[in-house]
Amino acid sequence: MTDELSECIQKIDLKDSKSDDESTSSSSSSSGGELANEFEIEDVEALLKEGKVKNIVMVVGAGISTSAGIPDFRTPGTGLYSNLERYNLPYPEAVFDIKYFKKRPQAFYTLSKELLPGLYAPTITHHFIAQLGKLGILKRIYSQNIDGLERLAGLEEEKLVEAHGSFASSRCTRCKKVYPNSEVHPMLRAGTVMECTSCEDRNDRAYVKPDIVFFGEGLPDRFHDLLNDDLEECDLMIVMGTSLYVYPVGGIPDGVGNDCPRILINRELVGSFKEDRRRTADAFYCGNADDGALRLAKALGVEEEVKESYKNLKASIDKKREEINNN
Ligand code: CNA
Repeated sequence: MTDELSECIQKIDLKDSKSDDESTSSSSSSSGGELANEFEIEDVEALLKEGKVKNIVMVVGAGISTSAGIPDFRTPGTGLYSNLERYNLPYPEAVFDIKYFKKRPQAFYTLSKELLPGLYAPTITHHFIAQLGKLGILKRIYSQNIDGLERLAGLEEEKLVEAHGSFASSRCTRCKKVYPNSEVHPMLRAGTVMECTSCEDRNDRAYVKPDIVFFGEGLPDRFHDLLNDDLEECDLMIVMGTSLYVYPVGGIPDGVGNDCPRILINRELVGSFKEDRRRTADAFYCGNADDGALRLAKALGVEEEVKESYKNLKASIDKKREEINNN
């Protein structure tokens, strides 16, 4: 049995066990517990169709970019953590550990070749997110991704919190000198470690790192400045393509009120979606992010717009990549 299937079955077990609980309690037919059992993606579609949702907050992770060709961390077999032999790391997270980077930056530079923006086209899900922005019902998206695909799909910067930073700027980890992308990106693309040329102590090397948040570093101010108000206003939480394993982002879905509808669109059940029985309106769509995104896009009447913008941008990025490969 695949992990994916076993997780789906776990979901069914969870529902069954809830029903059992309720069948033993009296007058439970209209209890919040039972409502939670029955809340499904169809209910979320209905809320969207009826225009009852005005302030969506999203939490997304690497799983929304796998269909673009970028591996996630934890999917067994294809995830980066299953393919780390070539980086020669003591433990998988070391590749994003600031202490490790300062001593041995090569693993990160090797990995960057696979993550650096420019070679990949945004997915259906990214275009769905951009449409939510255009419709004016997206309050904010908290993305853990560093691939820049939300922006590339046309999402307004104001709607986006890149909680784990991005490749958009880079600096020396010691003296903080900023280096331009025109110098840093070719080095990342080649997997060649870039040393800082202005640190005074030339006997103790320091390296240039994109402004990606590593383990051991703080999240951007923008994250802390916006989160509480966003959660207060949120009337639908959409979580897609993430294991919710990395904190503090992994805890965001738990910050909304117990009666706020939440939907997880993922290949497996994760985080508090697995066990939080206080919640009356949790839905789980077990499957590919793009399929779930299209269902919600259809409910909003923008399915064709999403497909069309995906097709057009993908064609132009694929063409550009082909030109680069041929040169
Ligand atoms: P993760 O821990 O690898 O989890 C990914 C989740 O997505 C898993 O639960 C998968 O089952 C699920 N998944 C994978 N593919 C799909 C799909 N097509 N449809 C639906 N679900 C899918 O990744 P997280 O984002 O949760 O972990 C946070 C890390 C990953 C962040 O610090 C990122 O910087 C880092 N990361 C980012 C990228 C990127 O920018 N594209 C790539 C790899 C890792």
